[in-house]
Formats: sequence, C-alpha cells, structure tokens
Amino acid sequence: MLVRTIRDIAGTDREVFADNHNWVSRRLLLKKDQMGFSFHETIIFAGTQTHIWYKNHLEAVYCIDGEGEVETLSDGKIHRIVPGTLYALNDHDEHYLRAIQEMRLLCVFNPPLSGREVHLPDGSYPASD
Ligand code: 9YT
Repeated sequence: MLVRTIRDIAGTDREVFADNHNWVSRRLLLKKDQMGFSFHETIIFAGTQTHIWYKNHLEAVYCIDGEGEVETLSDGKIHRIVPGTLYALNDHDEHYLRAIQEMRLLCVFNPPLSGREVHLPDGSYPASD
C-alpha cells in the first residue's frame, strides 16, 4: 500500500509550478505508481486566468476550498466553482480556469501524468508514451 502526505511532496520533483506561476500541482500519484490515473492537489492562485485544453487527457476536478469559474469556449458558458463542485472534462473541453479566490482542487488525470508536465502553448499536456 502507498501512503503519502502533501508534506512528503513539498520541495520534491512531485511539486510542479506552472511556468506563469498561476498554479502549483502536488502530484501524489503518477504513472510510475501504476494506478492507471494520476492524482494531484492543485492550488490555483487568486486573480489568475489559465487557458487549458487537455487534448491528450481526461481530467476530473473537485474543489475543496476557494472560489473560481470555468468558461467553456465552445459555448461561452461560465460555471461557478466552489467547495463541493466537481467538473469533468469528458469531452477534452477547451476552457479558461479563473480563480476569484485561491482555490484548492483535487485533480485526477487519465491517462496518468508522468511527472513534470506543464502546459504547452496550446493548453495541453504532452501525450504519455
Ligand atoms: C485544474 C487544472 O487542470 N489546473 C492545472 C494544473 C493541473 N490540475 C495539474 O497538473 O495538477
């Protein structure tokens, strides 16, 4: 059995900051952990907007703290995100993620991330090999 804490991950390779410093992702489970998904706690910093388009992954996101919104670009809809809200990018939905207050999110990726991925210019993460 695996047991890890956020404290174990702070300051290690499993803690990844966005190039633009919009977020930090603490990757509790990765591909090498062989669970078939990766599992992260992500902090989205207040006042930021991030363009995201996971062409190579599905992601589910559950908000446990803070407040923000997701704007889906295909239909212009704005979805409020507060603690207790889950959203699932089941259609590889291109979107903007905005943090009104700092948000703490639990994120699951399928297929799992390998480790140090940050967003490419198109908002995706590279496909796993
Ligand atoms: C919600 C979202 O996708 N934020 C960007 C970071 C991502 N959750 C990650 O790599 O943990």
